[in-house]
Amino acid sequence: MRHRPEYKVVIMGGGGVGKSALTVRFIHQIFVSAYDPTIEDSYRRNLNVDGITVALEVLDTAGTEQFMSLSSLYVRSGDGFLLVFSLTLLDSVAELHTIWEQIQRIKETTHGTAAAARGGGAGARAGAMGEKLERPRVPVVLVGNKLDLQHERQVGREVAVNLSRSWGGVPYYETSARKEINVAAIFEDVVRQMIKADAFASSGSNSSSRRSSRTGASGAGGGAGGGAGRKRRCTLL
Ligand SMILES: Nc1nc2c(ncn2[C@@H]2O[C@H](COP(=O)(O)OP(=O)(O)OP(=O)(O)O)[C@@H](O)[C@H]2O)c(=O)[nH]1
Ligand SMILES: [Mg+2]
Repeated sequence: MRHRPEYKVVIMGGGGVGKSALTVRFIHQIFVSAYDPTIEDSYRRNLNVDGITVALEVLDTAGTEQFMSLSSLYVRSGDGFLLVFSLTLLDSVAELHTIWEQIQRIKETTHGTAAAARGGGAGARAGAMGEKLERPRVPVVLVGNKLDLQHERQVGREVAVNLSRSWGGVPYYETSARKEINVAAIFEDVVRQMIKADAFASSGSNSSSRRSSRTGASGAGGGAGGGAGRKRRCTLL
């Protein structure tokens, strides 16, 4: 199967839920116990999923409110999304609603309908054969992190499962960056979804389904990185 040379996964969610800890665990296989609020960090690594090796760009974003204005840029630039909340903080679940709505609003026009508009894709062929047209969902994984802090848990599994159902059944994982539980699994899941969505989008056209322009979030936060302890870097592996 032909697939894109690189996919971009954007990690979003409230402040302190563990987005960076999950990212660094995935990229460097270590746990960062210190809390150093992120502005924007970008990482690259290859990942083999079901025999297909893809290059991944992982964009770790800021959860703190003051940088949330960048989130629409992140949504535009991402091929797939990890939406992270903390199992120890009920409010962090509610913080995902706005991000989810933003993904729907922005990707509704640039993702699903773009594939449908090409008209010759797998969905269109299925339609011609009398089957139900199935527009690919934007690749999203819902992540409840800090599973190891069982005694501090505030969010029941059923709350998250209900949320994932209300989002049309997006996959839900409970993770621990500290204990390395399900960290690889969330990245593998979103990569699987991205490969599938890409195959759907490109199946009807000879030209590549790659976007001709990718609105990079990099640079958008250029002036924002002045605070002590904040960082902005790109790690090339
Ligand atoms: N016990 C435990 N602590 C975690 C886990 N994941 C993250 N933490 C801790 O929670 C704090 C915040 O983690 P970060 O990864 O920096 O949170 P973040 O979502 O990147 O926060 P922002 O960059 O501000 O948006 C840090 O002290 C981490 O060590 C986990 O799975 N278990
Ligand atoms: Mg962070």
